Amino acid sequence: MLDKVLIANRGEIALRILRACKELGIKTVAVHSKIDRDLLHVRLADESICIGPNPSKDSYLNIPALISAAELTDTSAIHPGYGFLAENADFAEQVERSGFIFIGPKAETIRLMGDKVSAIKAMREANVPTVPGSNGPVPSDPEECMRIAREIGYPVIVKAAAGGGGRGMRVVHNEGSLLKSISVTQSEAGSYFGDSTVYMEKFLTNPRHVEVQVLADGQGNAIHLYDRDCSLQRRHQKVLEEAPAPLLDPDARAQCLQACVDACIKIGYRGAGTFEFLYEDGRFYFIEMNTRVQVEHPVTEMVTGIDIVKEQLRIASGLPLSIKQEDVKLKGHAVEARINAEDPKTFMPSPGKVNYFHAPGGMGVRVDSHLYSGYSVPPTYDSMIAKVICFADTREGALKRLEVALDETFIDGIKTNIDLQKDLVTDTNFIAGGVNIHYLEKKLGL
Ligand code: MV4
Repeated sequence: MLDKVLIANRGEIALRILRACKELGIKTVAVHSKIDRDLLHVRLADESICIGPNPSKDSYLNIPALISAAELTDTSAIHPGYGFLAENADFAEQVERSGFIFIGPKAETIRLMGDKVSAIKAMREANVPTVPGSNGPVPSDPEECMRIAREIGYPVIVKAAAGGGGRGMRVVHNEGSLLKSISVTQSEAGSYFGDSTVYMEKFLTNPRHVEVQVLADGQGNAIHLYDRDCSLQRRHQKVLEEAPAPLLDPDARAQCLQACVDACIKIGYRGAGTFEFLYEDGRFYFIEMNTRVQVEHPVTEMVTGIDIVKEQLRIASGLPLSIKQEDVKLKGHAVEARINAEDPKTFMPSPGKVNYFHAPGGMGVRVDSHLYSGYSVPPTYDSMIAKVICFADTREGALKRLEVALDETFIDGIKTNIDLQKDLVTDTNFIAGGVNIHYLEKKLGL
């Protein structure tokens, strides 16, 4: 097992990683920006180092500072968490070149999946179902572009190869606006990502966002941990997630899960990963793969009993997967509400001092949060301050439990989205199950 892990992140996920390390007897190094010295995981870690000033680019994104901290503390491995450098192939490469283990896939796998054109190509070749599209970058010849779009059928969506998570994409409804949309998306992609490559897909109008969690050891073994539904989102920020994804076509689902496992083995995947799909009319369409642990991983942990972060640490230490697919048993249902420090009307971040925090509890209630009474939420980073996750035998039971848990949650001093979450878990359409990616924004009147 690894001897010492440096946690290259902050907030609730840093605490989540710290807990997994402690359970496995791994020593921990917390790194933090100046303003983050009072973070809970910094206090609980064996060692801590200030890596720079508050702006992320000077601290949590500062690769030389992180590697120096690893050297100074004689760390064996670095866990990137999510966000920040988690999917930065250059970081993974520099970590490994400096003699540390990167807790995640090989740098080349991160690079493969970071480029959506190569990711989709790899998945198509591995028989994972993809969206009908250009199957590669759009060509420079305008006639060719029009031919491809006509073949796909309008509406189409033009996406930046270096994009993902909703950045750099444009829907095109007819041929008249195709070429203009392609060139605008290309130049945006060039300035945002330094890569102007774009590709085209059929635009699915009312899909759900369903994703598949996988674990692979890079030694020829891979398993899936079933699926999650993350359709409730606002401006590409997920708000509430659940596992398993409700009301899927059983045959399409079984096929899709197996295809994900086969693809992991085919590409030599290592670590935890997530295949993102759009799901519409009983069919799955691969859009992207995330090569990190995700915010919503706890719902999968609750319904499988598998500790995903501990598995990441075991895989990174070179152990083969200890769980066989037939030992992964889905049990019950889990729902996660993301609690953000934000204004409930404007959705603007609402940082400040938390005078008092009372977390909910009881059977089947899990709270992943770095919050404590007296903690000040800094204005500098993501506004997510807690995840309330509820588990029960049934979906109805889990939603009811989450309703009770949210009622019990008390955060004094800052504005939060708790009322929105209460509204969601009592929403009759959501309770019925299977709402699509547009549901929340429509409900909010956006
Ligand atoms: C799409 C799509 C419809 N058709 N691709 C947005 C984020 C990025 N991961 C991909 N996204 C989408 N890709 C095709 N071919 C609709 C979206 C989309 C979306 C996807 C998942 C969750 C929320 C979303 C909100 C708006 C658009």
